[in-house]
Amino acid sequence: MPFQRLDNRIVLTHPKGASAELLLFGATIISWKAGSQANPEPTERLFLSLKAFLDGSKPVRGGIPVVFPCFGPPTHPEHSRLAQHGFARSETWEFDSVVTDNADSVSVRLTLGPTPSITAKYNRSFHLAYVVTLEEHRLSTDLHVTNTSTSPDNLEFQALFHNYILAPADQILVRPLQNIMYYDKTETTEEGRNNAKVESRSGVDVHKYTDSVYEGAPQEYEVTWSGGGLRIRTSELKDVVIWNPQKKAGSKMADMEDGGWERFVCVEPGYVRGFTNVGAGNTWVGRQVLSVM
Ligand code: TA6
Repeated sequence: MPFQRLDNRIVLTHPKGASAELLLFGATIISWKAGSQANPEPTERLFLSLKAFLDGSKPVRGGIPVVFPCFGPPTHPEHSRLAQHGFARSETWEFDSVVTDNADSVSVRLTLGPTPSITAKYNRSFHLAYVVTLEEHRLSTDLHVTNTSTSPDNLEFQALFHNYILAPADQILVRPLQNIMYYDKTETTEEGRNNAKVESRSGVDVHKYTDSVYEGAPQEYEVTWSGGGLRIRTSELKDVVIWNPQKKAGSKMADMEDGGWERFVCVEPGYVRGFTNVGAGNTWVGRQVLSVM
């Protein structure tokens, strides 16, 4: 299974043609090409804005950014000096190792520790490892969060995989989210944004500007559209965010190509309502498996 280490990125390829490309910057997967059982020809599965910055000057607009230790604007006292979505997507990770490399899959491991730029704004002891596994029809991402503190205090954090799924936004449906509680971040008042709603739709669409945080979501959901779909299975990630800015919000984003919002839906498994935690010397692992349907 070929593995290529280029200057600032890693390229994985599968004997049957699937591939994945990661930047060391943010450990951001910027491309995943895979076929399905029915249509074996590998095609791109992730959206990447034509105006995305890939030079490390700002988080990538597309692919799979890694969100840690906070989701959205920081709310935890330890995160108060961090930018929205934390630092993991904005730091350059280190290539650590090839974890597996056989006829069926290849896994690579990237790591991130307290760099000077991180410790200037976040003074907790931690170690992150990110394991990305490419198989013929699947891509897995595992985030390992280790509390390396020598004192007994827990490490509290949020984590999320910010998946930009390439799909015709006017056709997609995400299910099953019916009867799941969610928070609508498009509401114009804080009261509205903090008001829990219950999803009534059997399939969630993004025909309008959508920014919904579902709490206590199933650990498996499907994103489908005519002629395609992805299945997402997760562990330790109890919540999921569905986001599409549509023109209303997308047109205000400098790194969002014009009309880009028509070509993706963000389906983002995470632990983002409240904080999870890991005791000193222990490791938390949040995982997703993306499968082409
Ligand atoms: O995951 C949805 C969201 O939190 C939206 O509110 C929007 O801010 C999006 O993330 C993109 O955030 P970014 O910081 O990458 O512009």
